[in-house]
Amino acid sequence: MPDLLSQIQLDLKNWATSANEKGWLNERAISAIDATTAATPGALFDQANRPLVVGFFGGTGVGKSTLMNRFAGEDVARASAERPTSREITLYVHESVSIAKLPDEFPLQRMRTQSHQNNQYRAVLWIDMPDFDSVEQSNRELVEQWMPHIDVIIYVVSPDRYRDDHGWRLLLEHGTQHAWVFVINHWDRGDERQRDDFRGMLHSAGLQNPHLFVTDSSDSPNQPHDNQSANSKDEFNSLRETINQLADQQLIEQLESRGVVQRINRIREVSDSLRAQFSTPEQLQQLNPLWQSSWQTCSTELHESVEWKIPAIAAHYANQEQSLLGSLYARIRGREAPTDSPSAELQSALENLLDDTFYDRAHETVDAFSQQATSSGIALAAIQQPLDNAKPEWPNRARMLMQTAIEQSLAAPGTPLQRQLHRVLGWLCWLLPLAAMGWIGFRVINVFRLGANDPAAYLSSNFAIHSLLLLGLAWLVPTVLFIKLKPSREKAAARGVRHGVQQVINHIDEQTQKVLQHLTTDQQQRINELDNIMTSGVQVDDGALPEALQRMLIQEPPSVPVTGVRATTHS
Ligand SMILES: Nc1nc2c(ncn2[C@@H]2O[C@H](COP(=O)(O)OP(=O)(O)O)[C@@H](O)[C@H]2O)c(=O)[nH]1
Ligand SMILES: [Mg+2]
Repeated sequence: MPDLLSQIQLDLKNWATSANEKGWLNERAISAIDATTAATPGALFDQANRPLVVGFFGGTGVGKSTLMNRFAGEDVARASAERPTSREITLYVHESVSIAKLPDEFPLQRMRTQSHQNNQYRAVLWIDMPDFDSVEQSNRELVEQWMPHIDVIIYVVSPDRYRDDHGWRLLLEHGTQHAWVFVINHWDRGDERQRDDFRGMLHSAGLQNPHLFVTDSSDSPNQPHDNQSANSKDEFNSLRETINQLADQQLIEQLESRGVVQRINRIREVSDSLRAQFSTPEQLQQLNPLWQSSWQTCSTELHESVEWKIPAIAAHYANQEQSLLGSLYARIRGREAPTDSPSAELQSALENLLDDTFYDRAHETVDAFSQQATSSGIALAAIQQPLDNAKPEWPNRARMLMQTAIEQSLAAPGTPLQRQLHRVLGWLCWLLPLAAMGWIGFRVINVFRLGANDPAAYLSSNFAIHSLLLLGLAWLVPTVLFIKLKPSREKAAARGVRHGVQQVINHIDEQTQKVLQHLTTDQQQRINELDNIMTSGVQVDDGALPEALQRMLIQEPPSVPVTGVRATTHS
């Protein structure tokens, strides 16, 4: 069982650390888990049959050490009027018991072990603790370190100091994790009204019928007060009986199990609060429409911001086109025709198209969206981190998209109809002159044939002139049309640039949507993991425990802070 508890705590911590790395949870989540305890009394021993661990807990000088000495019947714990009286933990333990597994963080030099052969306490390990209200921080730490390892806490107060803020806070904080027995010591100075008042306080802390004993340890504090009738104001014997009743192996096991369940419940409270820091899948789904609307506005602005730069870039392609017209001459002169590869000038114009202002505007929109998203319960870091990671990749991808879009547009300039017409004109450029030549040839051959019989049949110079004119027109008309109706590269380039910009904008949109999608699945996965960690089948029915023990247990800590507790000045 203790293993199960530490496993749950460890798993939860690993889970929270990973969620913290991804921005879902802050550092406080991890410290909240650290503040829970996986320590139990059973964790101190490696044998199955362990003793009941009983600890004396209380403020300075209330008589904890004196009471422990009374139980022991010998002077085991230092009791004195000096304050603080104890700086160390005193363990009073039967010699057959070995405390095998002391946690590493326990300061051994501050632990005194007194072993005994008193068979009456074979199954009880007594622990005298320093004062929880000690002026020494280390004393208070020692108390808090040891508390989780105690089954039954004997909360000792004095009539003038039972309304102690510090002890009360610890009681409320750790109440459900222990069994509690209360003792008002120094009862030689006590009054029944104080007992009633204290009982009322315990009632408000969730103890319906607490074990509350009064003791007067003034006579000879280090001697057992066996004869209760000798001192009617001393209920020490009843106290001893109550504790001895609990030193039963089965009860100890039940107490251990209950302690584990209570500690798991405490961890569960923390895990529930961590779960609440995650938004619901429905809330995450609302992010997409939110993103769409903000990106739509931004995308219009982005288009507008680059529109004025497009004609200049397109003009570069037009310049290339003009030189293309001269390609004929160039070819005659043996020079190479210009290619589609952009010049350095063009390259820098393209770079300037999607400049810092462009990306700044896009970043701004994405950042503002992350901020807005936090209102739907999503941690800012969880959404900002992946979006920030996506940003540096945008320009590279944009360069590629722009280039492809322009190349594709240049490869197919104009409308399909324009391109078809241009192709037909291309054919006509050589078909028409060919047809004209055919016609002229036919006429020449015909006349040549006639000339064999009729010497008058010959071709006039008129024919030669008309033939030349026909041939010229048949070439010139389609050629001029071919050149003039060639789909504009300038326009194609402009269209390509616009298309490229649109693709860049779409790319940012897609990336962001991908992040949102991933957030939704990631969140779901983390919640499932948390559910898996927190499903432990340990159950303990407090109702099945003996009545005497039930009276020592706090089921639920009070939901409202108990009022009327004030700090008292230590006399
Ligand atoms: N009058 C009176 N004195 C007590 C009683 N119990 C303890 N003392 C004295 O109170 C002082 C502090 O007791 P101690 O056991 O050291 O207190 P601790 O700090 O709670 O461990 C000692 O001098 C004890 O003799 C009591 O019931 N009545
Ligand atoms: Mg003491």
